[in-house]
Amino acid sequence: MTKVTKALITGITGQDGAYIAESLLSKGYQVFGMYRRRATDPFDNIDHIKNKINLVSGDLCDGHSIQEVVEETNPDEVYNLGAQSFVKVSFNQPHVTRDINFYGVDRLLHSLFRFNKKIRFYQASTSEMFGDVLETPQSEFTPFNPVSPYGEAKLAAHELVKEYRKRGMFCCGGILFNHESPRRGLQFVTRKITHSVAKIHLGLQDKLSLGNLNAERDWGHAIDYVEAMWLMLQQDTPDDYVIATGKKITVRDFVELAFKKIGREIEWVGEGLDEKGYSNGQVVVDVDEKFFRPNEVNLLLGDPSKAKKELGWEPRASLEDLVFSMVQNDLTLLEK
Ligand code: NAP
Ligand code: G4F
Repeated sequence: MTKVTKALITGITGQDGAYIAESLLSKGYQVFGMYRRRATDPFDNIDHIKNKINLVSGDLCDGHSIQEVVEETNPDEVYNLGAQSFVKVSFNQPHVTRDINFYGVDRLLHSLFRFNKKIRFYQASTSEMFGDVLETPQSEFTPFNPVSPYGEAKLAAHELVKEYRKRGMFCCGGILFNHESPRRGLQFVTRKITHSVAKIHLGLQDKLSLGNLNAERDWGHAIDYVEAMWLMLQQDTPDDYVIATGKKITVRDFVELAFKKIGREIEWVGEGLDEKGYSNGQVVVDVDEKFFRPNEVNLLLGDPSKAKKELGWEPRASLEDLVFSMVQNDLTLLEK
């Protein structure tokens, strides 16, 4: 009888957790998803597969719970996706961010190493570690230069992953650039835009207020990116990989694409805090400084050539398809 591969996913209730759970189920894995206790139901993203996965309660801030989860689930592969993942919040909650995003990884790796060194481990590293970028595009060779508590905690975790790799564990750091989907949290700029555009279209909102419209990101689709996570753990040797599309646009461009989906063109007038986006003579976008960050990452653009060469990975979804699917999903949700 062939052995079923067991995967443990932390961050199961998040965007990537839900997509990788679906993908692993389709590959015949037994899936365990770790979730933390919440006052309200956290299972929106995984309602449809809740009866196919095994949910286990645990918190990356609690070493006891992690040890129990590892022992109970006895996984072959671990995907550590749990994190305080919102960069802006990390500026006023740096300690909790470091506790989850660095010490959480420390606790988990410590438990895994003691329990079974053969477990394969994926760490959700991030392009935010490049911070105030020292070269463009960014590859596995680009020096890191984080500018947020989030980026700093993720970089410390990334270094720890390398340490455990030197100790003989199969650990990979996926340096993933921004990836989005209809399941993206509403705080992140892409989903904030698509949700607001859908509301404006339905007459439920007048305008959308944003922060830095000039920020440039390399945005891909989360479904493509979780496939790269899995591929990393199927290689003969563990390594770190940049996962990106190799294309960038500004927040302003993203806004235009989202409005295009509802058949509206945006005309930009003014500069800085006074910049406004008009459609049919009405202000539909403005700038509010409360959405600026104490320190900004102005540009992220990845070079995914190593992933293409060694993993055979390439992004499939186009940016236009991604944006349109997000707006369409928000229209459907709001029309219900
Ligand atoms: P997400 O939607 O914000 O999901 C984060 C997950 O972490 C949620 O399930 C959350 O649970 C869980 N979590 C938070 N604190 C926890 C704790 N103390 N213990 C256990 N679980 C905890 O994030 P995502 O977009 O799916 O991203 C997945 C991972 O990739 C994160 O580590 C993120 O930092 C990293 N990353 C994301 C991107 C991107 O563009 N999406 C790019 C690079 C790296 P609750 O539901 O209870 O809050
Ligand atoms: O959507 P964001 O909040 O994502 P950010 O900060 O790039 O972080 C995301 O990607 C990282 C990978 O590089 C992940 F590690 C991290 O977990 C997360 O998934 O902001 C994108 C850009 C920023 O430059 C921000 O300043 O959009 C700019 N922006 C402009 N107005 C805004 C807004 N961001 C948000 N969230 N809200 C605004 O109103």
